[in-house]
Amino acid sequence: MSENQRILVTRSSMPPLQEYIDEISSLWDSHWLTNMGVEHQKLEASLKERLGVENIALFTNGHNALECILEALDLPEQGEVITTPFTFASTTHAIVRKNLVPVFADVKIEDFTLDPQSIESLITPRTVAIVPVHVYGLPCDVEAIQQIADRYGLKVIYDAAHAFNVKLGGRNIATFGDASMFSFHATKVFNTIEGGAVCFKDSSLYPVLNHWKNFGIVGPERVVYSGGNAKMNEFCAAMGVCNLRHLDDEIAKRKMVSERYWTNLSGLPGVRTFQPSAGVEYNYAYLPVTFDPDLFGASRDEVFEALAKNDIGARKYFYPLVSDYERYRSVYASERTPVAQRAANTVLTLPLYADLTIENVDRICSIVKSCAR
Ligand code: T4K
Repeated sequence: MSENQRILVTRSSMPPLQEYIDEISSLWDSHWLTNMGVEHQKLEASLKERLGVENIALFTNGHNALECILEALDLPEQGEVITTPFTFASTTHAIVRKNLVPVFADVKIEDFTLDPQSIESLITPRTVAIVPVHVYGLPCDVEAIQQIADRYGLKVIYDAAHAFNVKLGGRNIATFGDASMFSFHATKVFNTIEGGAVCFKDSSLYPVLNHWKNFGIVGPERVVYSGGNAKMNEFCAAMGVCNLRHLDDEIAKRKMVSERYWTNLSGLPGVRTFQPSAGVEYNYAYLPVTFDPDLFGASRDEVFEALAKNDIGARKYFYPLVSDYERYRSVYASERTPVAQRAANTVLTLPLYADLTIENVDRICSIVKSCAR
């Protein structure tokens, strides 16, 4: 099979080339390529409007956005942060790199987001924050999490890397907690090539975040924070400006693809798909499926191999659990989060992108079905 016929887990959406060229052409006049230029300002303003938020700051990527908000919130060093091990490396690494201590709580069986009961049982006098993940774009139990945070005086910083444009009860997901980080990586529903953002409640954090992402520079002769460089450049911002115009179409196409998968795979013993619950306006970010080998007759790994043999690149997002990484496994026992452990061992994310054809979805599903014994 040629490279073009290979189906990978996702494929970046791009605007028409001419639209992008038109968007960046003024940069050849201005020669202003980065450091919060015109496109950066334009994207920030458009996102504020789109998400209905008062405060947003753009970054080079979601990871740096998360690090900067953790920094800007001024959490006490070595404070404990309750989070999920069922996530991408970035969530935990950001916590550790900011001199905080991750404490892994278990996830809910229904949607693999943090289990509020598990969070509460891990709170100590050293706990300073909760970092839940809206994994696959499926919203966490935001109400229960906020109640816990209020009871114990904790900050809530959502890793909403997957959840751009998701709404819960008509309210944008970006408006929950103290802050939410979004990833605009090439693999996301909305991309700026590389990029990310943080939305936050406290508007006084806006200048602080801007300083943290620009070497801590506050004025021409004043440097106040030991910040890094995490500024979104003009070419990435322009990509975002263009892609935002096509977002509704992107999500509508992803919805069609996802629904085809859900129909094809429904009723198969031992196979579970994840559909958003009532009240959720979903973004169709990922297509997770779990396989119970006892009921389905084949393991997740066997399905993964069968697809790979047919040049279909499903991915095991998120296996292994972060707590099983070499970096962390001597410190955390994954047995303490059995639901997350089972999730990591049984889940496969199937290919999903706007232009994936229905014929290919059907082909992928028939390979999956052929694995059943
Ligand atoms: N928190 C969570 C929960 C996250 O999932 C992530 C990122 C972050 C935080 C951090 O956000 P960022 O700092 O990345 O903004 C990918 C992405 O790189 C990463 O953004 C994402 N999560 C993670 C779940 O997936 P890989 O290593 O699996 O990507 P890669 O290169 O294997 O690409 C996957 C597929 O995407 C390819 O098979 C084809 C397609 N693709 C990839 C690229 C790079 C494209 O179509 N175009 C492209 O340019 O990590």
